[in-house]
Amino acid sequence: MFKVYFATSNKGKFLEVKRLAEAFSLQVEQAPIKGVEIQHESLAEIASQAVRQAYRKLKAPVMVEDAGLFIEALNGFPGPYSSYVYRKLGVQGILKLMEGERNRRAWFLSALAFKAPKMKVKVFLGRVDGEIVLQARGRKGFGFDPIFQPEGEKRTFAEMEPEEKNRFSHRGKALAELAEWLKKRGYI
Ligand code: ITT
Repeated sequence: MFKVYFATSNKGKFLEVKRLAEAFSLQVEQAPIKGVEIQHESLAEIASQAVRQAYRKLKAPVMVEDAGLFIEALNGFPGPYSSYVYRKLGVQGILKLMEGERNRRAWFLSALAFKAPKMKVKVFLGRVDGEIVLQARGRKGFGFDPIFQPEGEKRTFAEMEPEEKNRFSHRGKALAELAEWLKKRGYI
């Protein structure tokens, strides 16, 4: 099986990716070595810089993901600052910011950057649209999962099993794109 390191400190992300990757004949190993993350409005740029740093250390196929929750009524906030906002305000903080707001539209974006020997960094994007619910529901998943309900669903991500979430999540889509690309090039 083709082995790729996943440089992340987020266990939730790692478990989702590992589970899904197996279905694509990809063996994923966590490398908790993410360097300094740059501040940038573009998730793709953040992930690209981070994967370059990780590759310099590992010298082996590696991926880094940068993801975020974008809320329309808040002009895309917290977006690239999702990790920081989650730590400082949490799920309840976002619900508070959204109090009385009728436009609940939101989306998750994932930028998955991959680097292997003798190739340039490649970035794969994934997006899932949905809404911010009125009250947190569910205990599965991580981060903002309890307040995000994907379009056409009656459950939040935190009320779904990881397999279900992976089927249409931003991360699942980006990883599927990477797997297709690896397949075309004969890696897997
Ligand atoms: P690494 O950078 O070490 O991978 P991180 O948690 O800092 O871990 P990000 O910079 O990509 O990861 O931050 C994204 C934040 O957005 C994350 O901490 C969550 O709060 C939120 N987030 C991203 N994807 C999510 C998902 O699928 N479900 C719920 N929240 C998510």
